[in-house]
Amino acid sequence: MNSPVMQGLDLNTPSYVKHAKLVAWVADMAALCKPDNVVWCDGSQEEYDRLCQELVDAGTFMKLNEAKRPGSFLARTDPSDVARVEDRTYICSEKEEDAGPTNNWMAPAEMRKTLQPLFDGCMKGRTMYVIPFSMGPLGSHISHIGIELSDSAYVVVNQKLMTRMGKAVYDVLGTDGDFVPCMHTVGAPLAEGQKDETTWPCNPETKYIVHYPETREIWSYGSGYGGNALLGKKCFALRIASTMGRDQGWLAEHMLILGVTNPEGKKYHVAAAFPSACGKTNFSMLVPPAGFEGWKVTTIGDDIAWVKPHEDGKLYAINPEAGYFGVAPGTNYHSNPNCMASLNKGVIFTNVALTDDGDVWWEGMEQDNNGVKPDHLIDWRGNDWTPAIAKEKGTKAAHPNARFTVGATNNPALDAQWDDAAGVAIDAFIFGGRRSTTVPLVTQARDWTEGVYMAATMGSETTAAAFGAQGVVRRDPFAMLPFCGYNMADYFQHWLDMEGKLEAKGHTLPPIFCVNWFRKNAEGKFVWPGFGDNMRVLKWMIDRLEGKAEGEQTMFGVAPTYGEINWTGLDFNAEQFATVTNIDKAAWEQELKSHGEHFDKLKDKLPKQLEETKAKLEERVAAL
Ligand code: SAT
Ligand code: MN
Repeated sequence: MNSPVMQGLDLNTPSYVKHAKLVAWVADMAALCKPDNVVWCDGSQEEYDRLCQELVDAGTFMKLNEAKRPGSFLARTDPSDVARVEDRTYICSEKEEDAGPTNNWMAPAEMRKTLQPLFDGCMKGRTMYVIPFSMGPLGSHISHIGIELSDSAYVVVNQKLMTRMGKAVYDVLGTDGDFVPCMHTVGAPLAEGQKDETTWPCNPETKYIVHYPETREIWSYGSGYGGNALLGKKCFALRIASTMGRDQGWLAEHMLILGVTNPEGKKYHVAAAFPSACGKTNFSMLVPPAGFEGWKVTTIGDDIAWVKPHEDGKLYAINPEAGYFGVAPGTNYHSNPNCMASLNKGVIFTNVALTDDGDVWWEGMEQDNNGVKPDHLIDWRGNDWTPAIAKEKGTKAAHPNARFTVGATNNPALDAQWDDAAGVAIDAFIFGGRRSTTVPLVTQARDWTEGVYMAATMGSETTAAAFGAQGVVRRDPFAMLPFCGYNMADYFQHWLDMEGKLEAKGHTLPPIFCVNWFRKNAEGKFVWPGFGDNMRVLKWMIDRLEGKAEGEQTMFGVAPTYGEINWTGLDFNAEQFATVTNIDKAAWEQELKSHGEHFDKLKDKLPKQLEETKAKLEERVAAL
């Protein structure tokens, strides 16, 4: 195929790209963004190594000690570009009501008018990379393809670890396959001859993370970080994919997927939704504690699940991603040994601290060193850090949202089926928030609607200053608040409708469980040990699936009795159990009032079944 030449710029289209619409789009975008050159990424190791070296040469990457952390790099971002920017994230559907009250909305035409001048010339002085990627196993009927155009080499190398990225994608795409166009720029064009003054170009003033759900496009401006820039992740795999799922009858969820195998060799698959930074990665890599010999937990995914109903009546899930972009602080050999082992080599670290011997460190690692922190570090901003400085100024060595990017194949607990194009049949859904009171350790919804209600009302107490006052409950339905690409109330309805659709074909849906690992006692201390001990709860769920645990009816679903949990190896008495499971009448009166306020915000389209479920709960609370 001839390479179209745009305004003197050769597109360099490789001969293996045979998709006319894609080539025309790249030409259009190159004409708009005016990069110095265009590079079509092939996903090869050679390309990865070359770009990492370029990033090292530019000062964006620092090569870590090859003996301690082979093939690994540290990136430090601009201090203003450290997390997703939810207030700059837009769902631009034609109708405002289709974005719904939980999303920022602007009319598509208006947004296009806003973005046009920003993208015009935005890549001047830079390279435009064409990044082909598959979300999900290449060619799986559950997978979808995206093409990201980005002026960030950091994005390219992260996408190589996070997705199935490379030229094999064009074989799947053929001459006319569908793809989601993902436009990304750091929004920092360079004038003729100008060199970057910073190692992390971005636009500190202007950021837009924009989704056009009807035309299935993503336009991201001004940030180079995480979910703002790795557009396959939250933008595509959740916001755009959730609207695809609504239209096509499937689910795109903020869920880990794990396999759990019992000593008899029977394997189950569980998908679990928790808000960001609530331990999804830890749960997906759980190591069963002593007393659970023969049990095995294996990881299919740690963040996102695409779930599609199949002919056999089961819901099959894939992990659309191929790597983990996880929170580093708090990760250690106690909280997540498999994750620590995954980080031994081939990792891109972002905003962690650097040790004097060229390795990485973050808060929480001292737990693996008898509580002792290093004497000296370079913190995530590039400044000297010592325990004394930390004490005096309160500075963290690693940014609290510091991340690691690592390919899934590094994970010693990787599930054998993680890359299976057919996906795995889901046996149970789990929903969990972060609540110091009120919500019990675990209950099972009595039916699908009650489960949807539990998910729709889940909440987390705010911990990060970013969300305002400490301890305020932020409702985060299905852990999808920042990620649902359409009206949240319609999304509830979509979940409710799954039941009828499957039952009409004679099938039943998996049970839904609600969990809360975060109850505190009167002294403000966590009572439940969490981490590996969550296996005890997982086993009870399996017992429920197998009809081995009767549980007891509560106001909020079916709960385990103390005797139904395997306590081998853990000193946890009935009184402690009561502290994490008891249902307090006054707290629940408050809770239901708060559910009411949450539903009020969604009242225009709120499904009646949820109102009815709430009324039933109110009756049960009144009877307590
Ligand atoms: O930055 S990401 O969106 O990828 C991670 C997160 O905030 O959940
Ligand atoms: Mn997430």
